[in-house]
Amino acid sequence: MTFPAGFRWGAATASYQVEGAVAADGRGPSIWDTFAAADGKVLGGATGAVACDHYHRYAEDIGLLAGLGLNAYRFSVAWPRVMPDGRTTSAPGLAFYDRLVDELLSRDVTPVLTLYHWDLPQALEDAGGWPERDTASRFADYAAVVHAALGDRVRQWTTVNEPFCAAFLGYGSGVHAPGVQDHDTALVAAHHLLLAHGLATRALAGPGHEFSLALNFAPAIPDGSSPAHAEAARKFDGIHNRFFLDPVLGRGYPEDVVADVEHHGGRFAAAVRDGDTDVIAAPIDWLGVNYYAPARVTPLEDPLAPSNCPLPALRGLDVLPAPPPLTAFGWEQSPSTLTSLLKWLSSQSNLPLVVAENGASFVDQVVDGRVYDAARVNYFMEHLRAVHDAIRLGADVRGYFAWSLLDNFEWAMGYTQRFGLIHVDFETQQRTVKESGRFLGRVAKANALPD
Ligand code: IFM
Repeated sequence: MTFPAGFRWGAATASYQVEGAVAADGRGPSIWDTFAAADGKVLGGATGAVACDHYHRYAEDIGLLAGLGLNAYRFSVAWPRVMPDGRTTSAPGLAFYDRLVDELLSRDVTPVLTLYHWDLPQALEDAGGWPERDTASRFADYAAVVHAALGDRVRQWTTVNEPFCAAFLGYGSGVHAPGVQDHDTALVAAHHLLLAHGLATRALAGPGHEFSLALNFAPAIPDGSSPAHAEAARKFDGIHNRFFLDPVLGRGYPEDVVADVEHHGGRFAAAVRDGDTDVIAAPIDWLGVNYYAPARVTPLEDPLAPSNCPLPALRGLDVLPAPPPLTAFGWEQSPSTLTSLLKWLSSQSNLPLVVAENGASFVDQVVDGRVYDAARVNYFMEHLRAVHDAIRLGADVRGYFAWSLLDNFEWAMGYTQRFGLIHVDFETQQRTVKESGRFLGRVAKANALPD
């Protein structure tokens, strides 16, 4: 396999999942600090208070990433570090990212900066959170502050990571922070997350700065060929994928999905004001594609029966247990779905694509100082082949980021799911590069063709 010249080979992390140091240098609390501190929200009562201590160990971690041969690092900035109350800039908080970016550049690693990966300042949640329109404006202000501080060195920007999860898991099913369970509220939150993306992109994108957002796609595979199966797949695909993609591509919200969600109290329609969809359609330079697994969907005989899918608009269908081979999380491994997803996205727009997250959790063990994670090596090999197939078939894919650089705090699952290229012993903070990290690095080095 050879990949195009200039291809970005990287690994990704997110601030709350790796940084720790939640009280250092004046950082304010985020919704995840609050959520994780509440009883029964995170497996084992785990929190991100220490996580991988990346705040203090970032130089070591970047050294390991560069040593593998990767040429890009996708990380996120913690809004409550830069603005402890969500509004007022903290120089010491911002200085951390200054150091991080300088460290990356000193090692010839391209920084790919995500502005929002779910750690909303608690003060802004107290003021209404994402269901409140003003949060989108606060985000635009925050984005401008980070851009002014780092824009001389950071060229690659992602506004929001996986607005689907931030909205529907945070405000719909409530399994993520802030733990609200209300479908109508989740839809409004989703709109404001997209609006935040658009406001920041419109204000900050310009020559020398590439803007993007990262969407998590779950292609819907109907478990049968009847019209009812096709309808179940349409519904799932609509709310999970097209509801976010279409407005970003300038098509507004898909009409079928708007019709599906209408019965949820109607607050979504009222939240979308004149001109909003133009803002959300602010031109981006590439689309971040986060891919893990498809969803196998089947219609319910009784459309009003309770569904196992706790999302708005998903009455009348069930998501079936995934067929093997599974990851430790129980997620299906389907590399060919990644090829078809990238091809489908290419048919939807001419935007360059970057696989901004792809990876798998497995049970890993350190034996004699090494981690032989053959299953993950195989996972990466097959998914890279899938990306390569898509490129061969005409998709304009410009990069691949493994999730994740480090084993880390996996949200509601605490520390039970290891996704890293690098094993982290959370007792000692000892790092051990896994075979999968070496494998990915070898592929990257073999393909390190300059632009
Ligand atoms: O850990 C998460 C990440 O924060 C967002 N995308 C999916 C990953 C694995 O669940």
